Amino acid sequence: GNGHKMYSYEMLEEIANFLLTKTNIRPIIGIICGSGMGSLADTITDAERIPYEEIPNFPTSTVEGHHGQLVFGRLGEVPVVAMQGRFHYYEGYPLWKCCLPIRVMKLLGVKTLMATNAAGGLNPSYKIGDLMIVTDHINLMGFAGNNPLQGPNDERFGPRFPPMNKAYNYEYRKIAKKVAKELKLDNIIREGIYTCLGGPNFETVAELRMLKMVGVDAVGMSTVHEVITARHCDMKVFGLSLITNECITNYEVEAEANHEEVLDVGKMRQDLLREYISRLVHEFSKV
Ligand code: 6GU
Repeated sequence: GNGHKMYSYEMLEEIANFLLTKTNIRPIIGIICGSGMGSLADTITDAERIPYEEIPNFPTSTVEGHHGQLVFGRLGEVPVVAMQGRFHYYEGYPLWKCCLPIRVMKLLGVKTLMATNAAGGLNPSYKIGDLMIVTDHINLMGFAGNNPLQGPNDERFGPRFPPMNKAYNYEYRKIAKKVAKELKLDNIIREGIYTCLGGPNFETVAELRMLKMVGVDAVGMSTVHEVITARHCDMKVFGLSLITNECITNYEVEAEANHEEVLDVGKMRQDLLREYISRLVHEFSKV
């Protein structure tokens, strides 16, 4: 393919340096707001918002439910940057371009990536509105030979062959469970395996049955490649899926998956998510 005309380290540095001239915030945690979860960034104080269109060489996002801006500011005392709107493979970007903001975050000094997403619940015990702490992922697009790290490797970001067995930070997952207990979220908090499909269509019944068989708990269209890019450059990662719909694995069901439902559940959980993420940011900044 022709998807490997990746941005050089220097070009990404240029983007990071541009952003550093626009704000005095020096973020240590980067947050990606999932579909319908953009309001997560509204609790950021001293907020400075930079639309993607105003950032030289930055992609621009097109999907409903995604504003398309970086929000610099603080959650509590902690300096953060949030992406309101991420870049999806189905928009037509190569994977490395979907993940460009992760490397920009790295160059801004971000140490920790918190990637949130809306996902379909495949595990039959999951209910709409549940929160799934991501324990691990299956890089299905990688199985098919597509990976954000393809092409020349720049050692300044990380090694050619990065390990991926500790992708989702164990300490963070422990903290996330503890905080969930404290917030009395026991009944909606889950832990499981996420996988990303390219989209934009939702899955067939046969596809979902296959994914269930291989141990997938939640299905989405993001996160996996971002996490790979973040781990490659040695950022610590936390992943959280909001279960916005039940995956339909039976031909008798009338219902169909749809994007409106995904956005509605985001709205329904927005206050809770804000509180949970703020608390996690506080706790993560201490370890
Ligand atoms: Cl059912 N599938 C995928 N791929 N992404 C989703 C989803 C389902 N529900 C929300 N996002």
